[in-house]
Amino acid sequence: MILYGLRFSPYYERVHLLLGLKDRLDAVERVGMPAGGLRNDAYLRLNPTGKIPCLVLDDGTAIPESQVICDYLERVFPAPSLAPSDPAGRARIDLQCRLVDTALFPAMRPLLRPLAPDMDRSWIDAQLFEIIEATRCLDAFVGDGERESDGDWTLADCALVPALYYLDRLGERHACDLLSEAPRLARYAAGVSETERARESHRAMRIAQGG
Ligand SMILES: N[C@@H](CCC(=O)N[C@@H](CS)C(=O)NCC(=O)O)C(=O)O
Repeated sequence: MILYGLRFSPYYERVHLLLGLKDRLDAVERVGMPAGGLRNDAYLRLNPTGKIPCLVLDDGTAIPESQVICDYLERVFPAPSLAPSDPAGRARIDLQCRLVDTALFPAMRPLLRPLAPDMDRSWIDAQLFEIIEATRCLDAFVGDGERESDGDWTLADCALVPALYYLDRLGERHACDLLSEAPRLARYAAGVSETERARESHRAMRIAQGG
């Protein structure tokens, strides 16, 4: 199997984290960005979304979309399991992943693009408000936010840890507490960021972003 992407991407990092948790980083050849870039014809033929990450199976089948890749790898490498077997527990994990994808990342995206130096502050504040809304919503599904030191990692952690990296960067850049309405998510963020795995992930993301 081949995996396209680099660790600056929170979507790629989600897959990288999952492979690390399963001790299967060597099971995929990590090839970085596609030759010629994301809009290159050959890459677009392989993966019409033109995005990273993309997993390519040995028979040439391309699987884009980080959560679909993670679900695929969870089935191919079932141990250790990163999802509870009870349906309600699994739904809670799936909800966190889905809200990261459908609410949190879309809310963060406008502020992650380069901003004009004279960008209107009220526009920035409106974007920050959208992010706070997304974290408030996620907050309802992270339980009490407590987590054991380095145990019980799930598919939701794989989605949340890279998202927290960018949440931190945006909070720093705009001098704003983006978890102000999400006390349980804030507790989760504080706990998970104490783990060596999350620290390594955030370090690698920072380096891949250029320091
Ligand atoms: N929903 C996709 C999003 C992937 C995505 O947006 N990746 C970014 C890198 S962080 C990308 O490839 N952007 C290139 C583009 O949009 O042209 C997933 O979960 O994999």
